[in-house]
Order: sequence, then C-alpha cells, then structure tokens
Amino acid sequence: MPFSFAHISDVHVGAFRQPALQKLVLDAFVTAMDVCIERRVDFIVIGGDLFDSNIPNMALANQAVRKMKEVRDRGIPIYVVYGSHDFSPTQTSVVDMLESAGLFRNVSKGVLVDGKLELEVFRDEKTGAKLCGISGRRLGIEADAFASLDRGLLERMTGFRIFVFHGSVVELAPDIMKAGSVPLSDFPRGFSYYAGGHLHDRTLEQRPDMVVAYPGALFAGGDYQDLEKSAKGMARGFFVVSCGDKVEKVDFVPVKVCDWQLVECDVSSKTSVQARDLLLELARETEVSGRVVLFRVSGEMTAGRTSDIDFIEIRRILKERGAVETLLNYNKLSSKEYAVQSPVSDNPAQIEEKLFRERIATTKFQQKRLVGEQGVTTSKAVLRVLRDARKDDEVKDDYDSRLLRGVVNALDADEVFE
Ligand SMILES: [Mn+2]
Repeated sequence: MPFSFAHISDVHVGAFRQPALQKLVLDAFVTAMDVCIERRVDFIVIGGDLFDSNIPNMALANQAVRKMKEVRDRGIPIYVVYGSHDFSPTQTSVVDMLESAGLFRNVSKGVLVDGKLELEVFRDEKTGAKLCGISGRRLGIEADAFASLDRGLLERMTGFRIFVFHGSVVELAPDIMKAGSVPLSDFPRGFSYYAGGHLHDRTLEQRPDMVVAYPGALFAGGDYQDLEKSAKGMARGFFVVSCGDKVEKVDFVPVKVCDWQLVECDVSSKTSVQARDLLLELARETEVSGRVVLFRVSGEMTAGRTSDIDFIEIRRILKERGAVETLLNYNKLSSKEYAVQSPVSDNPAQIEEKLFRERIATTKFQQKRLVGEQGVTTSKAVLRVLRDARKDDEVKDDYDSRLLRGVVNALDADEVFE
C-alpha cells in the first residue's frame, strides 16, 4: 500500500535571544506541522535538534508541544532521535519527557550485547514501516555507536526500513564539518531511506542503492550563517517522501515564514565620518518594513575609530522603519588609523597584551576599570576565564553560567554595571 511520510530536522525550538526570531522558529514548525496534516502524511520523522537545548525555553517548547499534540490526535505518529543540541549526557532531556508523555517515539534505542550495539527496531503500525536510528551527541554523530553497530541483524530485515540519524557523513559534509563524520560504508546497508539531521543545508543524495537525505534547518539553528544563507535565497523546509515498496519520490516542501533584507556595505577607503553617514543613509533608505534585516559592515576605514559609527542609532532607525528584527555584524570592520601592528613577539601572552593595549586605545569606555593599563589587566582576566574549556561531563548551561560568573567577577561587576 502506498504511503508517505514527512522528514523534518534541525527545528531548534528555543534558539535565538531575540523574541522575534524565536517566534519565527516556532512559526516555521507550526507551518510544517500544518502541511503534514493537510497532506495527510502517514507519519513524521524528526532527525534531531527538535529543540535548541535539552531543557529549552518552556514557553516556546509548550507551543511546539501543543502543535505536536494536535498532529498526534489526528492519528499521525511522530518519530524522533536526539540531536547534538537537545541531548545531554548527564541530564534528562525534554525529549525524554515528551516521549514518556506519549507525544512521540524516540527511535534511537539499543543495547550492547558482547560489545555489539543491537538497535531496537520500531514498527509503524499503520504502514508497517520499520524505524531505528542513532542519535547525535554534543560533537555530532556517535562514531563509536556506528563502529560497534551490529549491522548484520539490520541488514537481514525486510520491508520498508528507515534509518534515522543525527550527524554528518563524510561523503556529504562540507569541509568544516568533516571532523567527526562517519563514512556511509559504516551505515547498515539496504535501508529504504536514511533520514538525517545535523547538516543545516539541505542535502539529498539519491544513489541507486541508497537515499540519504538532510532536509536542513527548518528556519535556522541560532547562528548568523544560517540566517545569512536564508537571506541570500536558500529555501528552508522539509521533505515529504512518497513510498511504495521503496522510495518513489522525495519532495521538498518550502516553509517561508518571513521576508529578508541583506545589507552588505564595504566601507574601505572611507573615513569613519563618511562611513557613518553612508550607513545611516542606508538605514534610512533600504526597504526593511516587515523584514528580518541582516546588516553587515566590513572594510578597513582610512581614518577615525570604529566607535564613531553609531550602531545603536542604525538599529533604532531600522526598528522605527518596521524591521522585524535587525542583526548587525561588524566583526570585519576596522580602521587603518588604529590598525594593529603585526605582532613582533612570539610569546602569545605578550601579543595578547599588546593587542589589548592597542584596542583599548581606540575604544571609548566610561568605566575606569576598562581604560588604559587597568583595562589591559581586566581584559587579561576576562580572557583567562573565557579560555577555560568545557569539561567533558559539563552540560552547556552549567558551563555558560560558570563562565558568566567568572567574567562578572573578573569585571568586578559592582563597578562596571553601576
Ligand atoms: Mn542542528
């Protein structure tokens, strides 16, 4: 009997600090769920990173849960695996809680038998499709799990089979994600469909013997790069897979929840005053109403300070003119007049100190602790805290708050935030 299922991944509910972006993440998910209902898919597979952390913002998670409940009540089962974001090695994840509540099924389960990982196989009642999988981990795929996988058992199975996984595979990953990737040869053979998550760019590999698919981020995974790709026209969405005995067709279903405006301005060869005027003019004249605006300024100015450019004012103007949200990026903006000389020492500590001294000289601060030699001391103290790597068993939230506490201490918060 022909059937169809939806394959979604990297939803990242709870991502972003900005409420407008948080809402767009949710809008994308709700839209995708509505399309699944409309198209009457038989079930939904989510390839991990449904949530942006193992304990996400509960108000946002609650809205996502309400929508999934509606989908379930209409008789559409949901199958998930953990992603690298919503898994925690030490804590219970919201994914576990929702599984306990019967909202969905985590299909990445298995037991070690004599050092071999035997995956549990789940059968979708209505279609008879079989699902099993391997979840993500903090650093991507569980390479160990693949290495110890009892593949023979899985390869002897018959019927329509879906292998759900979260992580990058060597053959399909972009270069920067190759580390920690698993080669396709480590996957169990003979599955009808390999439902991936983790790569945020949509990727579909249809080989005669293997269909490997990543729908990509449904909206964005909380970083500027995802947003920028969307702003440049990369369509976001998910797959609806039509099946008989095997995969007949993989349809991409776009999900568009906002319009974009990308402003890129190179201010090389301008003074900071000229650059400031140009950027204010851009802010006043670019079409931004109802759009998410990515505003990127780069280049080396001929004179003046980077702090001469009033980014707060630029943001204010864009908001007043109706931008849904503005993301400013000026990491690549510098000024020749205050350019950092190339380091002369080969001692990292000395180079750091020199760079701090030079940077501090070009920036305006009100707090005494951040100015001059005191500023150098404070900066070094903050850097020392930030250099501390996350411990193996430390969850992200604990790590974040430990760093935050350390930084606040180093800055002597009482004085700084007066
Ligand atoms: Mn992700």
